[in-house]
Amino acid sequence: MGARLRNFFVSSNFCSTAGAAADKSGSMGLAAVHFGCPSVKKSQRYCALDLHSQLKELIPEQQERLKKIKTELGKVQLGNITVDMVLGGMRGMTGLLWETSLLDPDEGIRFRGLSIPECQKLLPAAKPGGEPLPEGLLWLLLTGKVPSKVQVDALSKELRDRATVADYVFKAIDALPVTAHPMTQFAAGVMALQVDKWFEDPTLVQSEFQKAYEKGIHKSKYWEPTYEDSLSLIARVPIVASYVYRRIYKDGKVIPKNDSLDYGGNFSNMLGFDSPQMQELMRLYLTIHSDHEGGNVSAHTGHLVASALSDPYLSFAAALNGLAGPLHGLANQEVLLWIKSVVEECGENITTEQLKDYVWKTLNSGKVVPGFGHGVLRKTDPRYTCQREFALKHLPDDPLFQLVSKLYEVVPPILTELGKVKNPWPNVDAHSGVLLNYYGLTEARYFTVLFGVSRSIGICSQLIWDRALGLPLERPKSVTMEWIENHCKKAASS
Ligand code: HAX
Repeated sequence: MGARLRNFFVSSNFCSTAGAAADKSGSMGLAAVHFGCPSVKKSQRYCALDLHSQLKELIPEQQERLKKIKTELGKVQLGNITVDMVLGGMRGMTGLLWETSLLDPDEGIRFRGLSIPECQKLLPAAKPGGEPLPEGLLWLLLTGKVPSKVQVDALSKELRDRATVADYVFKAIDALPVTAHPMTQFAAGVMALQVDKWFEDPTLVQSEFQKAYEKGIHKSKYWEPTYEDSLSLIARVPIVASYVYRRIYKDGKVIPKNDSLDYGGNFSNMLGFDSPQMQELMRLYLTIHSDHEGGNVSAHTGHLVASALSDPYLSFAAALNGLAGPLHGLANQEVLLWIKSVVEECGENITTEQLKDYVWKTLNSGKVVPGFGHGVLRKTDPRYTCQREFALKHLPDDPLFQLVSKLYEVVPPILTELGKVKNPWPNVDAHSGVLLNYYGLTEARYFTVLFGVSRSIGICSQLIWDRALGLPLERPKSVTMEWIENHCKKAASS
């Protein structure tokens, strides 16, 4: 380590004593529970503050930190880029700053340093011992702090208050055939949400960010209207999503929001599922699908589009369109459809041998086995594991859950046998469908919309930090095959 680098670690805010959570978060000092060394005491002062005020206090500290990293660590190499990486979808290439979560290939996701079991233990729940409230996760992602129940209740109320959707949003959705894919209807609705505040003033038909930009806001203040748009977007997407569901599957009979319910409970209720267990499942679902670091298609798309200073609505709508691909969020739907096709062909009491044959049939027809494999993970996804635990607790005898368990035994050895699959283990999508199906949400084509609602929490949290930290326009360099050939020829001859 060079002298300059050594000095950096001695003199800077970098902290090795903020606890395991801070070490594993990999984020710039905002680690769950603590804010990183210099702020542990200061953080106690923050406790009474609302979310916006907390951010206001945190941002200058993190801006300074980034400045220091840029000036003192800017030239440190993070890895070598190979031709394989360029041709292989940038796998293994470190190229993004993403503060809200970090994915370890073996251990899985950590939100601001906290694993999923830790979030289940530490984040406030609707009832003692219940699943975490997604609003609590939003607070954690934004501030790096575990909120109190009082803080989460206040945020729930704020989100309910912001959850107003103008009529033209529903009309935009209604302009599409009811048979259009639910994700298409959802993304159209989110785009229409961007036409904000129309009902207050028909001349102000745009997002807070776009409005502020047109008026000439200083870039140091970009995060403020981004925050406004993001919180409103997160508050409103469940209304748009439930409208799409009720329009397609329930004759358009809409259920209004319930002012006594939290974010997840309310969403479940607006969809038409008011059982306490389904509401608990929804809270868990919305929490674990929210964020998965920055390189996945939806998160990266949101971040990329926003780097052009497109507002959160435009950026998040773009992210949804990436989420709607079958190799990403649509796997949610694909898994249940695939499982149902297994049952249709072989019956519920399928033998292990029959199941193996079905998996091989899928592979031999040139398809992937949905719900297995991952671009980064190399072990079973902890998001799968926590859903499995939920099923063991609430629906251990459900035949489709038992089939999912059987697939856990059958699929990984077959994928391993293929010799090319880097991760044969199940991902988040392998499990979610059977849980939703058990509680009556059987329409698989709708599932990715739920994923989208959850992703608003993660993507928007990072967007606020993107603007607060002044992250630049994203613009990696591309090359042609000819360029690669010539470059390699030159390298070989020198
Ligand atoms: N079934 C069959 N083949 C698979 C496979 C699976 N589940 N997973 C990977 N492979 C294949 C790939 O298609 C690739 O084959 P080719 O070389 O012939 O193209 C090969 O194995 C190597 O792929 P990899 O390096 O292991 O995986 P990638 O990073 O390229 O892809 C995917 C990761 C998630 C896209 C992949 O595992 C897949 O298609 N899985 C099934 C779809 C799925 O479950 N997607 C959801 C992932 C989680 C997520 O984003 N949720 O939103």
